[in-house]
Amino acid sequence: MTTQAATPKPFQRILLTGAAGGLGQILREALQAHADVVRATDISPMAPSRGAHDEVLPGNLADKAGVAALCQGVDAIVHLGGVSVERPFEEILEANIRGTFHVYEAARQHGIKRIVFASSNHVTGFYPQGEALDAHSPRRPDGYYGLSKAYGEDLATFYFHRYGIQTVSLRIGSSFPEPRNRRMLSTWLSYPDLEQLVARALLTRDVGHTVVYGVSANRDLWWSNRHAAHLGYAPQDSSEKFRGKIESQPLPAVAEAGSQFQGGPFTAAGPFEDGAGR
Ligand code: NAI
Ligand code: 15L
Repeated sequence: MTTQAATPKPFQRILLTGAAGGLGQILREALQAHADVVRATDISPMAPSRGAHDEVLPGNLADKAGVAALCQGVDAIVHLGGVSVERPFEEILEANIRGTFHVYEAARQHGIKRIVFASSNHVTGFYPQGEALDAHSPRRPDGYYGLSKAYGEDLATFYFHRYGIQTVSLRIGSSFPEPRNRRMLSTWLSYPDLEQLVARALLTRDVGHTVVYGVSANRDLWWSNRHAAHLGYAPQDSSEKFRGKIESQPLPAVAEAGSQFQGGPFTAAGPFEDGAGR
């Protein structure tokens, strides 16, 4: 009797940064479908390894040599790690700006040719809610956090043209189990749609540097993915099923700061001197 060989997975080892975070915990599991080994890293505590296919290596993205060591034996990176909200510049500088530079440098040194970068809708957060955007719309970062994601996207463009490292930058909207407020009825990205988008970002050939908004098929979308059609991303979820629950929440007596902008409260965070704005 002949035994059928298992179909080889597309990657040998994927490095997942930010593995302890909300999205990292989801993707650590989902990425197992695409690689023999998923190497999870984070500065925060992670769930223990469940076997040789599930490596757990703590690390700080601000440590250049440490990030290079994490990339040993890796052939793709899903880069989620970093500060994920608006914070003082110095915090963003270490984790997001230096950290993402370290990821790209390590990729160059180790010959890694595919990166999926968790960018953010806050790269274009200062557009009014309702205005239609696509990946070619001029950026309007809404804070140091959004600026750091814009820098990450520029790193991706540079490392593609200079070194042939291909990236898909995911301008994620709001990826949580369900939308939390009226704004998120437009910006919500379900976890299954996130998993599909990351899979397309890893597996689609010849992406160069592609920017795609990470959003489900919500009714009132602000973002078109017309320039990322080659990814074949076809979201299956919609925030509509949560509309009744969200719209039954009482409206605040005074409009919340930033509520006219796509970036919402991020556009009103700071300044941070003397603890103000935190
Ligand atoms: P999260 O804050 O839950 O996870 C980020 C992880 O990065 C944390 O576990 C944190 O410990 C780690 N980290 C921070 N600084 C680090 C450092 N110096 N070295 C190593 N690890 C470090 O964020 P979440 O929601 O999981 O988001 C993942 C990524 O997606 C982030 O880059 C975030 O900016 C981006 N994103 C997420 C959105 C969402 O709706 N969840 C929306 C837009 C972008
Ligand atoms: C982000 O970039 C944040 O990482 C996330 O926590 C959400 O706040 C999201 O944007 C959003 O805009 O809702």
